[in-house]
Formats: sequence, structure tokens, C-alpha cells
Amino acid sequence: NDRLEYFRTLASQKLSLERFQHTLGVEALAVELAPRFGVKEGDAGLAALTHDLAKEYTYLEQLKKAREWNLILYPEDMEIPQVIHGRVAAYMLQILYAIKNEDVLNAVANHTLGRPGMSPLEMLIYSVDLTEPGRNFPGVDKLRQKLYHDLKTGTLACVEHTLYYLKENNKPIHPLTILTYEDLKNGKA
Ligand code: DGI
Ligand code: FE
Ligand code: FE
Ligand code: FE
Repeated sequence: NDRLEYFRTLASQKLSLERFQHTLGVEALAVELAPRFGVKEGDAGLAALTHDLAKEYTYLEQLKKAREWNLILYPEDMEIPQVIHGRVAAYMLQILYAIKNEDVLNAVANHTLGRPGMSPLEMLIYSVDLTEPGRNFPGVDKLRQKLYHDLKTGTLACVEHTLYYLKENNKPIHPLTILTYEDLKNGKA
């Protein structure tokens, strides 16, 4: 697919080698899991390859773009600037790269914090971002196992892991992380 090849090359140019390799890991796992969860492989690959495209701008540049483009949704967005690069990337993909698929744009925009009512593609990108083959923190295998088994349970486990990690390190928790957790928890059978 030419389009995927284009965005793979773009990612290799815009990202550090380490982050490019992370991006390829997200692509590989997302495309592998997509058919299990009724997600189109092309959508999974496109969202995966583009999800961190804005990550290497400085926080100052990201905040400037986010303010200019009305992407600031919570005061915490400005206090925890590492969480807005997904929304900045999604906006750039729409405006500069003519990507029109709303589900792909949402998956990119929400890959860091999630949101209530995520689509299968959004859950896939959120959880694969944390569990791609290059990640190797304690407990990642358990998360992968859950994800292989069930998308929603796996995504909930990923949000729980993120909350645990943030609390353990005394980091502020973004309100969307809590809303995502509660949504997945309540939606569970
Ligand atoms: O861009 P990646 O490194 O692949 O991963 P990401 O986009 O999921 O996360 C970017 C950073 O945002 C990561 O260091 C974890 C952090 N983060 C995610 N949710 C929250 C958060 N940081 C705080 N303080 N609070 C959150 O709720
Ligand atoms: Fe990211
Ligand atoms: Fe993530
Ligand atoms: Fe990422």
C-alpha cells in the first residue's frame, strides 16, 4: 500500500530512530491484532504509523499549535503537556495530510488518554501503544496476553497499569484518564 509506505517514510524522517522503531512496533502489533477485533488492517496501520508524528516538537511548539487550533480541552492539558501530542498530530493529519477517516483521526488524537466510548480502533491503538514488542516493563506480558484475548479487557488493563504507574510516581492524573477508566470498568460484563 503506497499510502502506508508514504507515512512510514514520513515517520522515519520526523522521528528519532528510537521513536521510529516504537512506531514500527505499534504498526506490527496493531495490524496483527486488527482482524481479531473487526478492525480494518489499513486503518490500524495508518493510525499506528502516524500516532506519534507530533511527539518530537518541543512542548512549547505543541502548546502553541494546540492553542492556535483550539485543541486545549482541559486546564490539565497545559499542565501535563506530554498528553497533547496525539491531538496535535490528528489535526495535522486532517489539515496537512488530507486524512479524512474520522476513526483514524480519533485513534491518533486519543492514543495517550483515551476517552469514554472509544471505538475498537481507538482501543487498539491506545493499548498497542503500551504493549508493542519494543516495550519491556514489568507486567507487559500480562497486558499483551489480556489484549490478545479481549480488546476491552485488555484496554482496561492498560488504563489500570497507567493509573498505577502514575500514582506510584506521584504524577498528576489527567481527568480523561479517569473518565476512560470508569467508562471501560462500567462497560465490562
Ligand atoms: O507517546 P508515547 O511515549 O508512545 O506514549 P503515550 O502517548 O501513551 O504517552 C505519553 C506520555 O504521557 C507518557 O509519558 C505517559 C503520559 N501520560 C499518559 N496519561 C497521563 C500521563 N501523564 C500524566 N501525568 N497523567 C496522565 O493522566
Ligand atoms: Fe504518544
Ligand atoms: Fe499510550
Ligand atoms: Fe506511541
